[in-house]
Amino acid sequence: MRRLLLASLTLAACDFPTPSEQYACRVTADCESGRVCTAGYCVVGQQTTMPDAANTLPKDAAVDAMIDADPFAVTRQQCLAAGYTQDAGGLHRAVMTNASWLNAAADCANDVAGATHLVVLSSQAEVDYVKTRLGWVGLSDRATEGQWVNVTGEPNDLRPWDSGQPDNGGGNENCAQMKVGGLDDDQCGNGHRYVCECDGRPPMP
Ligand SMILES: [Ca+2]
Ligand SMILES: [Ca+2]
Ligand SMILES: [Ca+2]
Repeated sequence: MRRLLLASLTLAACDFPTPSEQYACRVTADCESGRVCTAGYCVVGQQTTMPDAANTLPKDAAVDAMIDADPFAVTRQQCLAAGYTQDAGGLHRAVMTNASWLNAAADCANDVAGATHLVVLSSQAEVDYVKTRLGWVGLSDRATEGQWVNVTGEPNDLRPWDSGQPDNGGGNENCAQMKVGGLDDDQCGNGHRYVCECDGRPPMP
């Protein structure tokens, strides 16, 4: 699926690199031989068109201006390339197939290394968005029963538990999923859909 998404980009003529700091660049001179700096990353092949208004500027100047105006710009581009979309609550990728909490967390984390993770509820707008998609969120008490922690360590995240939750049902419910009525703790091995978030925060190991 990732391949299909990438194919729709204007970078389709290139092999898009595995997103990592290793390939970050501001100018082509930063890249190893055979790669060019496009949209902040060293990509294989010839430079092709860049998305949006950046086309009207020389490529490296456009990237510089983009980074200066918004330090999150490069990460946003990578996340958009990985299938994330912007909504009122942030940059998200909703996955409608079922996975265990751990597999969902791993799938989100490897979208853009160090910048994506299972969603952490930071605002009411983000809660509202996740309620339209449902599924696992990046919140668990796997380490210590009753001590709920989110996957990025972000402070003051929202935890709109459904009434009577978390109840640690059966003594083994350690991962949070969003249901229509709010958050519910469930067994981490159960399969649910999930929502990934891109905010530049790395998930905790
Ligand atoms: Ca968030
Ligand atoms: Ca629990
Ligand atoms: Ca429960």
